[in-house]
Amino acid sequence: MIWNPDAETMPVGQRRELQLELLKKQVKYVYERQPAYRAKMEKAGIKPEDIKSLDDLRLLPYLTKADMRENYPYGLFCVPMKEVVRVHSSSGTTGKPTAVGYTKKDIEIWAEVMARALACGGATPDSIIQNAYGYGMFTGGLGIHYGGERMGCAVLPASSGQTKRQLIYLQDFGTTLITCTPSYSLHLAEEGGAEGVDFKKLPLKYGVLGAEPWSEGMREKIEHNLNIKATDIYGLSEIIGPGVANECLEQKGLHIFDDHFLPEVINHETGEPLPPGQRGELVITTLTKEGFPAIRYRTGDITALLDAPCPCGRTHIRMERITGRTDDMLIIRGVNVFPSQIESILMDIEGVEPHYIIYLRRDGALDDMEIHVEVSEKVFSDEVKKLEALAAKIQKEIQGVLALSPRIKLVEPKSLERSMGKAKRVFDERKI
Ligand code: DLL
Repeated sequence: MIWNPDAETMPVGQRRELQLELLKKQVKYVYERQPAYRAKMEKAGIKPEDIKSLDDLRLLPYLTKADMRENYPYGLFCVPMKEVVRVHSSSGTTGKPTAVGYTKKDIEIWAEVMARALACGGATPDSIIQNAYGYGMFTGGLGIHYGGERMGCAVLPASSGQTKRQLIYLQDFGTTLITCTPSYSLHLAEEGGAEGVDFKKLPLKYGVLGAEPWSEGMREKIEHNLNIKATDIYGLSEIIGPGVANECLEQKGLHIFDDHFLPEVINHETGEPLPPGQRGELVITTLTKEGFPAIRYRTGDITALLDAPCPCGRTHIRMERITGRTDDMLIIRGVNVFPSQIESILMDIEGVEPHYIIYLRRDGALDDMEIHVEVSEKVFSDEVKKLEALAAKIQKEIQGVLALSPRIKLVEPKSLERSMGKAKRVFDERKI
């Protein structure tokens, strides 16, 4: 189902008019209430009245993670704390977290876009949603929770981890849709399998999975192992949390709810705007936020916009799955590599399990890459010769695509650490 047909199937021209009207308002609002961003606008010589068309968006300065750190924790909020009803925090891996604040209206909008996202992924008011994203400062838990309730679904606030419990809910509580990270869904399938759970017999039909990059090959394994249809959900705390975009059941790119979040894709080095189809850094402007609006926030996420109409009837612009972050590109012996490229190669090789870790070290002056790859039980019990042949095959495939020859270590099934939330797959131990 389409949750909000008026908004989601609005003719593109009409939506552009709406976007312009909202953009003008949002820029004026931020100029008046966010001193740090006003200072940037003044420095660039831009006034809110200068925004006369959607193309004028590019006159505006960017907002970055560094701005968030400098104004930590609440310096970018546009309302007094008495109007803030919720604070979340980003899952930053280094340094201090960043804080984001929501007014009552922001929470309403979040529930609305999350309801749209869940509907994209197969939810209806009859759904029983097992929400295995972490509840807490992370936006995944509460964001999805409110969207499910808004739609009238039954939401199980299972939160992350406690895999044995999750399996009990899946079997006894009638879960029809699960939400968690793609890596955790595989872990559930694996643990379930070990305990004799037959996913084909469960009422589970859909997975709305995201918060970390995953490949098409990973999707195939997830859909097969859990016997579900899996869609990709995208979002980030700085913009609202989950619910910025979601794939529909066509599975051909994620619809960005662009009556609330205006996307651009830019060349991340030059800042030049890129047309649909070209890959670059996603930049998002919120159009309706009150607590912490963001004008031209540089997400660091790499994608391309897709402007062809979608057979599902939604007219929101789409983006391709996120293939990495500008800051997770690895430079190995001068070759630019995204971990997602390695994942795609691995997932196409028979006998390889969807669990791997990339280690980077320095060997004298040279970079050294070693990939630990889990293989299936059947492969692992094969004779050494066969294992060696498989490792050589993986190395050759990677060499063919990336012109790099990493060492491949095949490891036992279930030996790599499983994550309950976002998986960490790269350990860069080079001290450069
Ligand atoms: O991860 C929000 C979220 C929760 C999204 C639940 C989806 C489901 P943060 O912790 O602020 O928020 O992390 C945001 O995670 O900039 C991306 O780099 C990455 N990310 C999120 N969704 C996807 C996805 C939540 N579908 C950061 N594919 C973002 C790839 C994703 N990366």
